Amino acid sequence: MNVLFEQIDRVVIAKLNRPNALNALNTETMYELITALKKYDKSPSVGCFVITGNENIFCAGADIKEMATKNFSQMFQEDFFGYWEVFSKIKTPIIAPVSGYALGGGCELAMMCDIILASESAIFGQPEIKLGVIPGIGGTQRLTSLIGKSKAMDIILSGRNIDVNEAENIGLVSKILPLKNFSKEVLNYAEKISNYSKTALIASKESINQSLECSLKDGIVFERRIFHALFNTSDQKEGMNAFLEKRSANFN
Ligand code: DAK
Repeated sequence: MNVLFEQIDRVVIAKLNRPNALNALNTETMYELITALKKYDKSPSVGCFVITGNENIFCAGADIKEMATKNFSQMFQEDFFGYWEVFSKIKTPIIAPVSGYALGGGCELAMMCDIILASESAIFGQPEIKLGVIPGIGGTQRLTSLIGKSKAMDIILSGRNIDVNEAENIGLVSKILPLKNFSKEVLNYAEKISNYSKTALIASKESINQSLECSLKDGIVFERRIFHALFNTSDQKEGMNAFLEKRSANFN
């Protein structure tokens, strides 16, 4: 098993499990991860995903051993790593807790998630330039949209690593958590999210992602329509009644 899955209450934890290759992503790992996420995504009893490595390594990128001997025709015909596009269609919020290295495809995997929680030991980078290639799972696009052209050029063209403080300053990381009790803190954070209305979570994620695809004017209309639509859900009634009755909401 390249990925281990565990469900704790409404949180599904997917743990990359290739310690001898520093959790490098090969084709099998990609299929295992995405196939399971697709299944859990549909379950009303799952409110949040956590995709994690271990405290020493998040992921050292795409598996260089798998790629090294491939030629253009093979990459093109197999549409190598094209299946990662399915990952972007997952509706449930996904947290990437990064401790240790998140390099290349590892950094790209973290960026494909919705929230990056980093420990004090996290190190990010897109070192593909040193291998004679470029990022291939959206690095040039997502990093640029997250941190701007100037910083993305610096990181991708130099191939240098950045530490957690720089990653937070440039807006790559959502939040830094202490290394001590990192897993516990991540789970607390994920559990909190997972207990909100799944419909409202999906709507929030979709609306935020929409902002990257359209004009501000169109995005504001999109958001307002979804806001209106949520008044047709029992979760909106429960959330607002709970507030008025001074109790905690119990969402579906
Ligand atoms: N792939 C395969 N094996 C890896 C690996 C990787 N990315 N990273 C590490 N390993 C393996 C090492 O080969 C070594 O295995 P053995 O020699 O023991 O068999 C073992 O993990 C331990 O690694 P090290 O001995 O190097 O460990 P250190 O602590 O000294 O160094 C390190 C840790 C993370 C700094 C170092 O391992 C490193 O620099 N790793 C490579 C990082 C890297 O360059 N990552 C980018 C990979 S390229 C595409 C989509 C995406 C991509 C490509 C195409 N398409 C859609 C077409 C993505 C490309 C990439 O991510």
